[in-house]
Amino acid sequence: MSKIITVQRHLVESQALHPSATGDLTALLWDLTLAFKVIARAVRKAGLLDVLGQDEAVDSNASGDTVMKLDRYAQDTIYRAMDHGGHLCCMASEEEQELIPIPDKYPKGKYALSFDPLDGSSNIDVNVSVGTIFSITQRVSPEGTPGVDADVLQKGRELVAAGYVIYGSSTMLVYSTGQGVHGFTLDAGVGEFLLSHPNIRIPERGTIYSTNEGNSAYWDQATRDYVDFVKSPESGAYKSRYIGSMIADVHRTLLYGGIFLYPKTYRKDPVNGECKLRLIYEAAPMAAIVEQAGGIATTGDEALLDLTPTSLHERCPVIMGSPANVKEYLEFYRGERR
Ligand code: FDP
Repeated sequence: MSKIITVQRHLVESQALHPSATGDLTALLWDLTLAFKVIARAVRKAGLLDVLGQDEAVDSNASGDTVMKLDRYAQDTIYRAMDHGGHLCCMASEEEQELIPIPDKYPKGKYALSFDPLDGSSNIDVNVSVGTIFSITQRVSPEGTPGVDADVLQKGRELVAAGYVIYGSSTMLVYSTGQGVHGFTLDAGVGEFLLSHPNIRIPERGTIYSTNEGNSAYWDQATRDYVDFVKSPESGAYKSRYIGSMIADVHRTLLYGGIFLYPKTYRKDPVNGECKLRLIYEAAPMAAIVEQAGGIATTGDEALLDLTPTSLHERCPVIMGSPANVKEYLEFYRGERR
């Protein structure tokens, strides 16, 4: 029988590998897991409580998407769990236009937290998995002062921790602090995240491609050629799977292998194109997980983790997955294959 390991114990044991660690990051992550449990409970009850529904929309978020009640609930829950712990100097959320300050009355810590409180929320009404994505950076502004945008606007390579929680048929937390990727399943009866997927490695190659093919007329030619290739007899037997909830599509890619693509589209702006996914809240944290698990995450032109965000809500192209599949995509993208 395998050992029962809670996320709390896992965090403490990981911290012991860093003799200089103060325990701040461990405590911060531990506070976050409490917020995730509260959100998981609300997601489970969502249909029952009638807290959802497109027609119940209350607002528009910073990126212009409809914000549903559960998004707001997730946002508030994370804020209320994290504003007073003394570990953070600021927060940034996909749902808020500006940086979220720590209230004056609380101490300012050495980390900044960025999060997408409920990714894939346009799918909630049809019971499709949604999730929370998060990342943590070490502040660059002076200690003890309120955080500033620069604390968040750092390359993905600088993240000290990244992860996500998927509220699906079970609730799973997947995180990395740079020592592999570890997955925990919430045992709702016990109220604990228990280690279920230690040291996740993405398969070297997979047979699933995942993309919104409804956009294909607006992709660059190389991406169209690549997707034509995966559908052709010469590629072997690829399957198409696209949920339309990044967290669910990337989680599947991590466990089963394959490739997830949200490339630039040239629909509204035929010259410069436009991107859908947010660098800070979606692309960078998921890229950190995929790279830590042995995969590749790229815009096509450069590694996602090498992009330095210039604004809180910047968007970028996202291609990530098993190394063999992404390398094959890049051969098309670089014009080495057609
Ligand atoms: P959603 O709008 O439902 O929040 O960026 C958010 C996101 O979902 C991703 O989770 C998902 O991968 C993508 O948008 C889906 O976009 P399309 O509907 O354009 O395929």
